[in-house]
Amino acid sequence: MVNVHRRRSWEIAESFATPEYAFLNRRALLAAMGIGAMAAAVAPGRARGAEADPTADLYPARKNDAYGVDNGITPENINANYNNFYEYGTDKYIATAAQSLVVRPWPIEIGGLVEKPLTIEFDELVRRFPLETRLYRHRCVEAWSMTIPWSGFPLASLVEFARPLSDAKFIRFETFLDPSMAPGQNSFLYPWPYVEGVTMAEAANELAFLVTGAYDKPLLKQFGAPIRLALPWKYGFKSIKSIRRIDFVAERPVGLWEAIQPSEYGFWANVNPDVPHPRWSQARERVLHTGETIPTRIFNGYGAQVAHLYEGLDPSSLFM
Ligand SMILES: Nc1nc2c(c(=O)[nH]1)N[C@H]1C(S)=C(S)[C@@H](COP(=O)(O)O)O[C@H]1N2
Ligand SMILES: [Mo]
Repeated sequence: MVNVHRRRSWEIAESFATPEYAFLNRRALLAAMGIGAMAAAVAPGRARGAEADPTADLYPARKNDAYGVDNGITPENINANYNNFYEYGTDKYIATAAQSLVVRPWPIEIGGLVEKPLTIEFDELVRRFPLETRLYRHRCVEAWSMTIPWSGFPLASLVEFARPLSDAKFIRFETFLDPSMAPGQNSFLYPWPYVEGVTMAEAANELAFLVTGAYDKPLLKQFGAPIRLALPWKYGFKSIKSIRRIDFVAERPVGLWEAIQPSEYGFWANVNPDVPHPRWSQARERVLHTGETIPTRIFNGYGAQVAHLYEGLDPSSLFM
C-alpha cells in the first residue's frame, strides 16, 4: 500500500518538469553533447509505420505529476539514439537496426500460476487500462543515466487483470524470440529470449510500470515496442523490452544477464552507489543529456517508495 506521508524524494520544482523534449532543437543539442556525428541517425517519431499506429490516439496520456525528475528530461533525440537492446546489437547505436522489429500482430501470453491462462493482442490489452505519463529516471548498470517521459499503466493493474493464484511468488517476463527480425538473436553467446523477473511485492509497488509509450506517442521500436517494463529503482537491465510472455511462477526467474554472469548481475539489481560492480564503481553516473557525472543515489533516489520491500533481506545480494 502506498504511504502518502512518505516523502517523495524525487519531487521537485515544477519548472524542471516541463516537456522540454518537445522544443529542443535536435542538431543544436547533439552538437552540444558532442555526439552529433555518431548519432545523426534516426529521426524519432518518423519511423516507418509510425503514422499508422492504431494506438496513436491514446497519446498524450494524462500526466501524473506525482512522478517527477530533478535534472531535466533527456531530449527524445538523444534517448532514441542511445539504447541497449542486444537483440539488435551490442553497442548503443541500434536505433536503425531496431526498425526491423515487427510489432503487429503482438499476442501476449499470460500464464503460469493464474486462474485462467490467456493470450491477448497488445492493441486490445493497452485499451484495458487508463494510460498515464510519468517522468522517471533510468540508471543503467554501466553507469549512465537518463530521464524519460514514459506512458503506460501500473504493473499492479496487469497483475489484477491476470488473476494470479496465491502460490505465485514471482513474475517472469519474456521477450520475443525471432532471429529473422532480430539479428542479435543469432548469437549463441546469449541465452535468448531475454528474460527478467520481479517478486509479487515488487510488482505491486506503485513505481513498477508497464510502458507503452514515450515522448507522448507509442513506443519507438528501439525503446522496446510495443510494451516494456520500467523499474526505476533497479538497474536498467531489469526493465525488459518488447514483452511477449508474462508468467506467474513459484520459483525465482533467472534473467538473461544473471544466466550469463551471475557474479556480476543478480536478481535484485537495486541501485546502490556503495556497492560497486565487480569491474567498476557505481558511485557516480554520467547523465546522457548534460554530459555531467553526478552522484548516484540509493535505490536511484526512490528509497522512500521501495526500501521497505527489502527490510530483513540479506543486503549482500540486494544491490547486484
Ligand atoms: N529485450 C531486451 N530488453 C532490455 C535490454 C535488452 O538488451 N533486450 N537491455 C536492458 C538494458 S541493459 C537497459 S539499460 C535498458 C535500456 O533501455 P533504453 O534503450 O530504452 O534506454 O533496456 C533493458 N531491457
Ligand atoms: Mo543497461
